[in-house]
Amino acid sequence: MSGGTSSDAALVLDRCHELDRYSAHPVHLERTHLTRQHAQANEVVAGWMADAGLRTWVDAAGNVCGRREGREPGLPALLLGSHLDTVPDAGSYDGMLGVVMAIAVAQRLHDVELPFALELIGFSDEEGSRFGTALLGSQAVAGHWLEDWWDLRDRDGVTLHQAFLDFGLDPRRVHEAARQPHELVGYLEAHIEQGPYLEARDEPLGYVTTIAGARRFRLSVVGEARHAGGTPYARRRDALVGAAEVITEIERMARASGDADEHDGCIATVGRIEVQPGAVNVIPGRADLSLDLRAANDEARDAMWARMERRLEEMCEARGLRFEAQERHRAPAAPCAPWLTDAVVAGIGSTGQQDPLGLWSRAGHDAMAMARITDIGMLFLRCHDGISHHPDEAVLLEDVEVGLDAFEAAVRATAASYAARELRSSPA
Ligand code: HGY
Ligand code: MN
Ligand code: MN
Repeated sequence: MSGGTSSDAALVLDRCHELDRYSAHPVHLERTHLTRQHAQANEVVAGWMADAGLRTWVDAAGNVCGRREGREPGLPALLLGSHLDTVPDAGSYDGMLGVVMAIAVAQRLHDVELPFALELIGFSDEEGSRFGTALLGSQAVAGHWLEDWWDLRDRDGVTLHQAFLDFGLDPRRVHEAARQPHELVGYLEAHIEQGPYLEARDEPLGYVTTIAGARRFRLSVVGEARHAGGTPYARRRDALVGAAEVITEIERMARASGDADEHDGCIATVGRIEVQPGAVNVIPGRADLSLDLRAANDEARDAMWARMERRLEEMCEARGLRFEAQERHRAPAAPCAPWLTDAVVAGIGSTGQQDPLGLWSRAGHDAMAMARITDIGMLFLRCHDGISHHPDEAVLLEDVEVGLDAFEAAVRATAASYAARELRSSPA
């Protein structure tokens, strides 16, 4: 064990802050899929991967990748990574911390002979901020690509297809990013918790049991635009008042669904609303809003959506409004593999932290997509007050220090259990 050094952790944080420079916005951090800032971040991260002794490339879906061979060339790879894209006005660590920590661990292990190749990846689009559908980079790696996605448009009307071409990628070759299950041993991701539970236990590290399944919708409440002065209330079909009732009912139903601190309960959020025609003196004729719905298991999530959709339709009808729902994204809940979770727990234990907290991740991660083709495991690091998707996102240097030690030890533990498994399965 090379053991933690605060300079390693300090370098990790410095690199996360270096990546803040590649932003579409002069003041806050915003780096989205297939933009110039994404290309810049890919280039810098590829340089760090090369410094750690990896061969690097950008795959056919825009993910930046690195690889070093194991004890012999061509072995299946343990893949470490996270994402380099952000939400608007983001913090510096959601995604980037996991990519930079993976590079630091690869650096520490560069002269250690492993029973597998070690691959690193900086995924190109975990958030879905630009085109609305998330996990585009990791879904391509998982071999799950829908042709409909090419027509997705960003807020400037640019299609995903055009964005690929502008980035220098050939849309016809996106399938070349797909990895086959036999090429991978598993996928490990270090990530900030993006919630308050590790801080509440006053512990720096935890592990993920399962990642919440998510569905995203565009909801529309349709009424009729009319004169704000001359129209009596009895004749109004005010889409914004209807949407306001819908939004509070969504929260009421989700909160009543159970204690999200445990494995039951759903979490629902309306993050965006657009009102037409949007004039001060016109009764809104239409309101379009986003819905983000999650739960620890898909059955609970889908049952909640069925109840919610019926209830929202009834509420809108009672006001003479039309309710429409269009699904934009769906990712199944992804359980972590016991053998990789054991390795993560062993890694945490190697830092002296015993009996770590296992959490169902309320946040989505690229690991959800990777679970389609390989086993996954996740290491969580405490983040200040659970803040994320906000510039106040913060981690402690000492937490990154123990996080690096735990991540390195988890890779070593994975190697040990993988080698033992190979030995058991090899002919006598
Ligand atoms: O939305 C999420 O949970 C993730 O941060 N993309
Ligand atoms: Mn995020
Ligand atoms: Mn993330």
